[in-house]
Amino acid sequence: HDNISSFSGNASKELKEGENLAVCSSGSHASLNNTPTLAFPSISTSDFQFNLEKASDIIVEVVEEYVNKLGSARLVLVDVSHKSKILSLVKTKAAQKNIELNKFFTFVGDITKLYSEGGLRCNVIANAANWRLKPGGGGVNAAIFNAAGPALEIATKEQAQSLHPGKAVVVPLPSTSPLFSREGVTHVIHVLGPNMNQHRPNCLNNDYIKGCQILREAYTSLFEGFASIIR
Ligand code: AR6
Repeated sequence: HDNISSFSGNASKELKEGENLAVCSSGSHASLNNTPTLAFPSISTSDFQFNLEKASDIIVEVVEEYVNKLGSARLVLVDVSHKSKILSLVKTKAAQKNIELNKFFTFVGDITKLYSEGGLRCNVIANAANWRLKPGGGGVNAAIFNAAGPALEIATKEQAQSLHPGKAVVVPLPSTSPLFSREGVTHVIHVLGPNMNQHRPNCLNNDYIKGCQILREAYTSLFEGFASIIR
């Protein structure tokens, strides 16, 4: 498992080298590829303007609670930039809690291209959604709906029409979606986080008591949804 520690927060090139190493040294390449893996963005910390310190505490807290419940499955926090503040905060706090790097790590990349561009296989990805579960609106929501094509919008409608803050909905992705065929993503889990942005619906007006509760509930719903898929 030494290979995996080199994955954390590193460029895709290093990840590929890590995987190659696994093939050569122990033949564990296949098992690594088949490991159920949830890639998720940091919910609410960009367009919804949630405080990064508070969000990073909550991510590490809920991840710590779930890593052992999930068996050999992996959780991966993803962001697009090497300069991502949330990734570095979470990485530092997870290391302080001695969370195993083969169960949870951070990764820099576009969540819609993790396999094709990053060499990281994730069978499930999470989306920081809006309450209407609609495409567009920017951020990771727009990226995921664009990459998945119309199949995701149709499949989403079959599961739910809207979402309450703190809740998640699991959507099986049709095999016709490019996200399925190209990236190996079989499910998208939409999550609605707490909103601190006055220009968006359900703004909490800086009420971080409620906000932290809702963010904790959002990650719990997300990891429960992932658990239900791999069970
Ligand atoms: N891959 C990985 N991470 C990404 C990507 C990507 N392609 N794009 C953005 N991120 P945000 P929120 C990161 O704003 O704050 C939408 O318009 C980003 O850097 O997408 O929960 C919805 O429709 C950040 O760390 O979600 C909602 O209305 C994280 O994803 C609203 O924004 C979340 O940023 C939700 O706002």
